[in-house]
Amino acid sequence: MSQPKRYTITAALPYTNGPIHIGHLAGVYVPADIYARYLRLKGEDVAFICGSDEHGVAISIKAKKEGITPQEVVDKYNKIIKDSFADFGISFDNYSRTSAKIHHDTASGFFKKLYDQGDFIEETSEQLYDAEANQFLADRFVTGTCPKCGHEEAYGDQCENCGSSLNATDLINPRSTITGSVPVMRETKHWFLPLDRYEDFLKKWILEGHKNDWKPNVYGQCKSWIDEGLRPRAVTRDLDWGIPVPVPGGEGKVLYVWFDAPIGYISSTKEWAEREGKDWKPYWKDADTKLVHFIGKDNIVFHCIIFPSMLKAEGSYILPENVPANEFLNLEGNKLSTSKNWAVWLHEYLEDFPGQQDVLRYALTANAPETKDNDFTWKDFQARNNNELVAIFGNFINRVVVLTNKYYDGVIPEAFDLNEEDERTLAELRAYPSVIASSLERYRFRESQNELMNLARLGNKYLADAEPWKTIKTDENRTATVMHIALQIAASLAIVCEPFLPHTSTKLKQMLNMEVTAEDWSRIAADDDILPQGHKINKAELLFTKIEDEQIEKQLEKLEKTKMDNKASAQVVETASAIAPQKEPIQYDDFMKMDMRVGTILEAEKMPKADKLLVLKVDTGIDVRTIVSGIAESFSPEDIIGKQVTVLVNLAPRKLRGTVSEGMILMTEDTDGKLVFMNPDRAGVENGGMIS
Ligand code: B3M
Ligand code: ZN
Repeated sequence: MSQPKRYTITAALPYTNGPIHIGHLAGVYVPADIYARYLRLKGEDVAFICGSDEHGVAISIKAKKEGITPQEVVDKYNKIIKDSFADFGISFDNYSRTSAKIHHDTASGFFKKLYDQGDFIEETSEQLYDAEANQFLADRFVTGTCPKCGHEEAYGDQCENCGSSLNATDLINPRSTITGSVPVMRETKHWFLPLDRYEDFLKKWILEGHKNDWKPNVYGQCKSWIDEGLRPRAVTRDLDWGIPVPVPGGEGKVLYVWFDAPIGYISSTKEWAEREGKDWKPYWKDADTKLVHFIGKDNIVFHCIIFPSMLKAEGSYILPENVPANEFLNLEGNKLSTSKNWAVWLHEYLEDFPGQQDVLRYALTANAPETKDNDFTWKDFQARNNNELVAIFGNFINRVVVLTNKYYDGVIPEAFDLNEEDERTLAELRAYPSVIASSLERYRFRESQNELMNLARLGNKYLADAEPWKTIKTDENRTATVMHIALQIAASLAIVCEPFLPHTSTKLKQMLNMEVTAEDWSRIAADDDILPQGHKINKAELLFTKIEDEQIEKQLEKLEKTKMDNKASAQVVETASAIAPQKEPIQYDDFMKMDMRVGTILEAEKMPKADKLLVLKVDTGIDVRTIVSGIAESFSPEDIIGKQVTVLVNLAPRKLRGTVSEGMILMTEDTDGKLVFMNPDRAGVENGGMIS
């Protein structure tokens, strides 16, 4: 889209069946917040929207477990969640609740409109029923074996192992999570959204329209669902907790939580607009609004397939421009789990590390699971703080502010003649906002935060090289110039760190006595000083403090205790594996189509101007052919001549950098990520031998 006029940024509505943990933060809320804050700094019109997801079976289950009502559950967790977000500095423009009247009305109205337009199929079918609990079983009320990947604890609406979206009746060996009993089948009527009707639309919109700008993990999941063929999906449930179905025959039934929850983004926007005296409609209906959904990977199908189909059916809404879903964060090598208490809870962190919100934000972004699952460890957290925030960022600021106070009574000195180093440093400084922005706009938060730290490194190095503490005795003008420039770097840091480290930014701006203005972001690139000569700054205060080993030990002990408690109740936290999940099953015939042979590499040379590619001549037993292989970073040509390898010989020829490659060499990776040949492990195997 051309330059958007406004932005609607949504962050997944957290289920109110537990507090927020670091997995939620790293996957959704921290990146969304960085993005929203960055846009505001540029002076953009932003609505950053969230709220509690208070319906659904997860809430009912929690209520049963705790022996309280669902309302009491959502009231309790809504408060914890909302307060901890606020303290942590997640800058939502509005945080609503799906139990709010405005949401009930909006979701009901939405359903009613689709119903009136004939967008649903009404169908009586056999559904799983728990005869002991007198209740139909859907979603998380039922678990069983995933028909796609064989995972034994898939839920009735989704398998969290392979991400497939399921209907409860798809599960193999279903069991009720209420009573543990085996469900029976019983007839009931529901309304279905016929997703198959939206296949063409989804193909055009996602597969053709967003092939290049959506993250590969998101695009890939969407593609596999669409390729597999979409089926009608029930959007109502036989439950007593939720939004009543507002059409004839809907008595005693409620909307499916995944039907109402995403509409929560719309109702939360309405609530915000009403309070601010704005019109909500442009944020959801104008084509020049950029809508972006921040979510975790388990929510992709709902935000990329189901909700867009609902919006399309309704007819008057825009669609998301991007859905930058993240992978999962693990904790000390194990999968995060709310029920097994394997987590770092935000509200507890805020108690244990008061005033240190930005350290967690920083550590989570530095380690964000953007392209693959990642591990959070307390040691890494400590190292990020002590070696980066304290030693680089904090150290630079402290030197600048202390020296300015010492030499100039806190008044910014004049810059005299600039030497080459000064000019180079200023040029580099002025380029930083666009470097950081370009990463941010591609949702690469780790990369952009790393550039922020590089700016602090630039400042540190500049001071260390110029040594104003030495020149003060010999050359006053030189010292003044260096300090003047160092102060501009400090002020720029105060601005560009705001999206990442908002508490630090506030402190730093206060220390530098800076006014906060809209469109701060663009000031750095300009030629003018941010802090002019004669401006007075305040006294130095520490931005970051060292985190001691004892603090880390305490956190590790807490986790150790969780492990013991789990053991006592026969629960085991799941080890997170770095192993890629199994791919979709294929049929025997699919396998038999592949012709894999033993071959020998006869010649190897580097492909000119390509760092990764080697051009090989391989004796396949059938012939000697050219194969271009992406192994140049792991092997030099001379090392592999004469090696026996496995070759996929009937892969259709492909042109790579102008050379036709006729096959593929099979490889795996060792633990360091270095490639390893899949070769026969003994001599006497002949070229051309078939692999079967
Ligand atoms: N509450 C699921 C989750 O927390 C769900 C997100 C709703 S976004 C509309 O994973
Ligand atoms: Zn599965």
